[in-house]
Amino acid sequence: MKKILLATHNENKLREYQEILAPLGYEVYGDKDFGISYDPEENGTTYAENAYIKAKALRKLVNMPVIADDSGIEIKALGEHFPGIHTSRYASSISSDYRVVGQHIIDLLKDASDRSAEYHCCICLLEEEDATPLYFEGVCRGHILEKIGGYHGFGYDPIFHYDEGNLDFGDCSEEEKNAISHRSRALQKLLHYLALRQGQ
Ligand code: ITT
Repeated sequence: MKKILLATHNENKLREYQEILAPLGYEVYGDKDFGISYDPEENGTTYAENAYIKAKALRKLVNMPVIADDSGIEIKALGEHFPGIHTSRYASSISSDYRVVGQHIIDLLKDASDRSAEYHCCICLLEEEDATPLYFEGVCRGHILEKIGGYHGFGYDPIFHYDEGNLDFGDCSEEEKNAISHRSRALQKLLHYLALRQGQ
């Protein structure tokens, strides 16, 4: 069994990594599983910089390779790449209840002609504390629904529709989301890299 340590305080992210990787024989642990507490300031200007900040903070505290995930949603009508790297903070500035956040965004987009939105994910793999970090990115394109959807997924999922697969993330199954999400696309690239390296 292969072990991966994920630097995140977000239980939903951790669950998605576990769901995607368990069938492939990986065990994914969060920092809580190691009884570790840390809270780095995510003051990067890109997803990659923030992912590195999180990976580095955890890698200092453990003696094994770690990965970190920085992700967000970009909603065209709210601004170029916005909220983007500020996605989590943007939600907190509206409400701690993501359904309130979702409804707020739907209201803001009431007259918008362009409802397009993209989820982005950047995974940073840091094997040694002073190693060169490696990055793996995934994007999932869609649009913001006109009416809030179901309770599946987390965060912004109840208002996100994935265009190519015609899926509402608030209503589709975890398997459906995990097959095509920004996170799973980034993760496939990481797995590809690890497989190539193992074959060397
Ligand atoms: P960590 O930094 O501890 O990993 P976080 O939740 O603060 O947890 P980010 O800084 O990467 O993580 O913020 C990403 C935010 O983007 C997250 O809190 C959600 O609001 C949103 N988000 C990212 N991926 C999502 C997904 O698959 N579904 C719904 N919302 C998502």
